[in-house]
Amino acid sequence: MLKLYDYWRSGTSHRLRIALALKGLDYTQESVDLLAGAQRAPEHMARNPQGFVPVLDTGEALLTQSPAIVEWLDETHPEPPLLPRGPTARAKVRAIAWVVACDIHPLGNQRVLKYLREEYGKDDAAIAAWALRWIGDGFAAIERLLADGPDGPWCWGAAPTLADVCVVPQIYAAVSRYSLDIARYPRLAGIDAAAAAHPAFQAAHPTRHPDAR
Ligand SMILES: N[C@@H](CCC(=O)N[C@@H](CS)C(=O)NCC(=O)O)C(=O)O
Repeated sequence: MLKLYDYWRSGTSHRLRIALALKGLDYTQESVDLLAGAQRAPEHMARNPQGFVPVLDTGEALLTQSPAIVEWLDETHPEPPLLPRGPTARAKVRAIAWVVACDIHPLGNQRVLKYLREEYGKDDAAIAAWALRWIGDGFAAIERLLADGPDGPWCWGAAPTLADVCVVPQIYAAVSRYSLDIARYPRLAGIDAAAAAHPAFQAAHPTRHPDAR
């Protein structure tokens, strides 16, 4: 049985829950309380030397880095596929996912915001402006990437892919933490609406997590 170590409000954990739900996989779950610093406790550092969630225990290995775990899930459980056929389409889908995973999320992570607050004395308004700056750049670029790809309702056509697995949690974070008006990004708003109506995305939502508060 797969075991997921996660935190309810973690966007990278949210990605994993979506992928697991899309694949229809059963798993057990253990929360790592990021607010209490449990990610730096020795037992979690032994799972992930970076002290991050998510971690997926496959029974044979402890997997870290959410995009790598999603690709492992896709390789070990190919249906439904999370990447399209063909190397060019696959690269395009990964590119959308990486805008989130490499260029937006790391700059808005809580540890980065905490550092800005504690080391540089930034207040809530400055922190929000920082986060929204990088979210805005990334979302504007994703809108253009989506315009060059197939029609929706998802990032790449008629079914969710790795790109949606990364994009939807980032939209949730932007709207719930910073009140971003997602209507400014019409394709992203459409993807958000598709996710809101999809059972796997509903099941994976942070508000459905056992620790949601
Ligand atoms: N690139 C990593 C990032 C993981 C990450 O930043 N996780 C956050 C939660 S979204 C975390 O565990 N933060 C704990 C901390 O910063 O102390 C991934 O995709 O798995």
